[in-house]
Amino acid sequence: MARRALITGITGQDGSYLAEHLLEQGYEVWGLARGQANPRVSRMRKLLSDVQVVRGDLLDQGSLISAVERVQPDEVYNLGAISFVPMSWEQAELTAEVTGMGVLRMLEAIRVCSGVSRGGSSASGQIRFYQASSSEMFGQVSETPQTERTAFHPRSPYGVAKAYGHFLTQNYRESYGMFAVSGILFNHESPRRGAEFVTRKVSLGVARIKLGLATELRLGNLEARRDWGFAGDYVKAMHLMLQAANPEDYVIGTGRMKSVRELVEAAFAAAGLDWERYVVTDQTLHRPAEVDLLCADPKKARAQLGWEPSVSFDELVAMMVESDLRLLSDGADPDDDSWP
Ligand code: NAP
Ligand code: G4F
Repeated sequence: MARRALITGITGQDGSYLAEHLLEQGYEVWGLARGQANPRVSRMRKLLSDVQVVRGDLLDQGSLISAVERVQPDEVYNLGAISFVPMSWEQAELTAEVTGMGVLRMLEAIRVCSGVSRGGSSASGQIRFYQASSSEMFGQVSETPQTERTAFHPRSPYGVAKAYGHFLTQNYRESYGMFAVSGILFNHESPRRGAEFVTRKVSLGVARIKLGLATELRLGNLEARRDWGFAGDYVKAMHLMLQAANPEDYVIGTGRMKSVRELVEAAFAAAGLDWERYVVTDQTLHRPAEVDLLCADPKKARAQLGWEPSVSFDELVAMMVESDLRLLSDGADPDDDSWP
């Protein structure tokens, strides 16, 4: 019998790559999708025709119980979230509900459907749970690089909500003996990244300028530094965490930091352009509280899971710029939210 996976956040960047990876591994894949006529569901179906869709919303406990009852998954990957950090200041309560309380609702759905009670359950027959934790929980970092033991100091309502979900996942593991793990993932990008995030904003901006569709690119803080990797590599780590003998949390990143300025230089250079002629900095794009730098120490994942990133920063930037040049040359409008 094929193993069965349920993915929340199936219409997002990571949901698509994870679904592809699990289908390749022979899984039956189900995606939880919300909304009555969500246009991102039909976009997802075009790319991932073998994924089955079950309706549900992280805001609605009953819908999650129904989804788990219907799918009877072996593994649940909770990727659904309000994931754009600036939005979390504008809609802090919604972010707490989806990104934070959504984790509680998903864990409760699994607990109720599998009849787990206090004192724990036997490991066999358990639904294994993956929580998409984030390096944003480290926020104002207390040490560099960041490990599984580095203290959290989140700097946004998003980071705070993720920290709640992270501790709750640990707590359900300790309280009920559930196989529940968190991957503390650092920034990971791809041609499927949402256009609001800085890497994709830059790759789309470069492609527009190169094709004569724009004359400038407005950005916020160029000095922030991130540990950027390729999303296709990171979803493999999620899967490996649920195949481990014991439920544990892992930091996933490349261990290398680049600034937004270096990202911009690399992206414009990939299209043969000089960034200084086109980039305009805009104070209104700065954040109320910035995370200045993030850099992973992924030693534990390498040693225990055998996980390694395969795409370098320069390869990632070139991949995204080339993809957006093709997309715009073909006349696609990224505002229609189509994946390349
Ligand atoms: P994404 O592209 O923004 O996707 C977010 C997904 O969440 C979408 O499928 C969205 O569905 C879904 N969602 C939003 N509200 C929901 C609700 N109320 N109920 C159910 N689903 C809902 O995010 P991503 O980059 O793939 O990231 C996946 C996860 O990893 C997120 O939890 C993110 O916070 C976390 N993470 C990401 C990174 C990164 O660098 N990418 C790093 C660390 C952690 P709709 O289409 O219906 O809006
Ligand atoms: O691409 P970003 O919006 O990603 P951010 O805030 O690091 O969050 C992403 O990674 C997290 C993992 O660390 C995830 F948990 C989260 O869900 C999301 O996927 O911004 C990166 C940096 C920031 O320091 C920001 O201030 O780029 C800086 N930046 C400078 N100008 C900009 C811009 N960011 C955006 N989005 N737009 C700009 O114009």
